[in-house]
Amino acid sequence: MTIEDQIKAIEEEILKTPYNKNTQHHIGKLKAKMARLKEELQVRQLKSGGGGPGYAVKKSGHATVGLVGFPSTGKSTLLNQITDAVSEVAAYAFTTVTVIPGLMEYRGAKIQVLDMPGLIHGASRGKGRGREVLSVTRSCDLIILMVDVFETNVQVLEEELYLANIRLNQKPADVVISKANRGGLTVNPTVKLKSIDVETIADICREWGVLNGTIVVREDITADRLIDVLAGNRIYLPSFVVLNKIDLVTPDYLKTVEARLKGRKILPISAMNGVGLDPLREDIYNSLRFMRVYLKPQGKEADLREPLIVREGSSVGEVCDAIHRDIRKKFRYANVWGESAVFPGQKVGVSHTLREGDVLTIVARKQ
Ligand SMILES: Nc1nc2c(ncn2[C@@H]2O[C@H](COP(=O)(O)OP(=O)(O)OP(=O)(O)O)[C@@H](O)[C@H]2O)c(=O)[nH]1
Ligand SMILES: [Mg+2]
Repeated sequence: MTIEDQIKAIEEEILKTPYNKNTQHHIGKLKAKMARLKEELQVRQLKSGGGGPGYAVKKSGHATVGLVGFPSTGKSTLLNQITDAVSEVAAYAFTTVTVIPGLMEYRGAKIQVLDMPGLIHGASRGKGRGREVLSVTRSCDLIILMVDVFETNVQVLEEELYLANIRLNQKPADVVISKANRGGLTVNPTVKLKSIDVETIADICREWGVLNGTIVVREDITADRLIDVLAGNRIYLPSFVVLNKIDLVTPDYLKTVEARLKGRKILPISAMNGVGLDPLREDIYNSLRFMRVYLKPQGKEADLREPLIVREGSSVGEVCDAIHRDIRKKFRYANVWGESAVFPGQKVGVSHTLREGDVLTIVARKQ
C-alpha cells in the first residue's frame, strides 16, 4: 500500500467510527498515525521537488497581512484602496495570478499587505496554485479571510488553511513534553480531561516517537491539538473575516449574512465605494499588536517624537534587528526606563522583553 492509500484507509475508518468513550482511544491513535503519514508524505513530495516553485515575496514594513479569499471577492480592489499598490481588477475569476505586495501606513506603522490569487476548495492539495498561496500565508502575521455577500462559505477557507497546518485564532496547546532516555511515559494532567484519557495521550505520543519522558497536560486537550504540538510545524495566526460588496445588498439581507457567520469577527465593507475602510485599518493595526519604544542615545535626551514601532512582546535583540542588521553583533548591553524596567535605567541583555512606551539605550562596541 502506498502512503496515500494508507492515509485514505485511515481517513475512511475515522469517518465510519462513531466517537464515544469506547472508541476515543482507537480514534486518537488513528489520528496520530494519519498525521504522521501525512507528514512523511509532505517530506517526500518536497524531496522529489513536488512542492512546486513558490512565490518570491520580499518582506517589508513592520508586519505582513495576507488577503485570503475565493476568486473575485475583491481582494485586489481592497489592496488598491488601502495601500500604494496597483493590482489588476476584473470581473472574472483568477485575475490575480501572483502575489502583489502593497504598503499601508497607519499610526506610524508600515504594514505590508499581500494580495494573492483566489483560494478554492482543494487548494491544500494543490488546486489553483493553492500550495503556493498557502505557503505565502504561513509567513504572514495576520490573515484576512475575504468573502463577498454572495459567497460566504468562510469554513472552506478555514479548512484549507487548517490542512496547510495554519491555526487561526488559537494558541498552541498548553502541554509540556520532557523527553527522557528510559523509564516509559508518564502523563500528568493538571486539569480534568473530557475528550481524551491519559492512555490515549500516551499512545499518541508513542506514535510520534516519544517513548520515554513526562507529559504535563495543562488544558482539556483534544487528540488533534496534541498532535499539533507533537508535529511542531503548526503556525498560529490571528485572523478575521472581511465581508465585501455590501453596496450590492439591502441592510436586511446583510443581517442574514452576518447571522450565518456568527461566532467570528466580521467587518462589512464595500472596497469599491470605500465604505468601512477606516474601521478595517484600525482592526488590522490592533490585531497586529504593535508597541512603541523610544531610543535614547547614551548620555543624551530620549527622542520622544519618533518612536520605533515593533511587535508587542519584542525583546531588546529584536529591537536591535529593527534598527540595523549589524547592531546585534556589536551589542554590549542596554539600559531600560519604563514599564519593563525593575528600576530606571536597569542594565539588560538582548533577551530582555520590552513593554509599550519603554525608553532604551543600546550600548554597542565601536566596531
Ligand atoms: N459592487 C462591488 N463590486 C466590487 C467590490 N469590490 C470589488 N468588486 C468587483 O468585483 C470584481 C472582482 O474584483 P477583484 O478585486 O478583481 O477581485 P479579486 O478577489 O482580486 O479576484 P481574483 O484576483 O480573481 O482572485 C471586479 O469586477 C470588481 O470591480 C465592491 O465592494 N462592490
Ligand atoms: Mg485579484
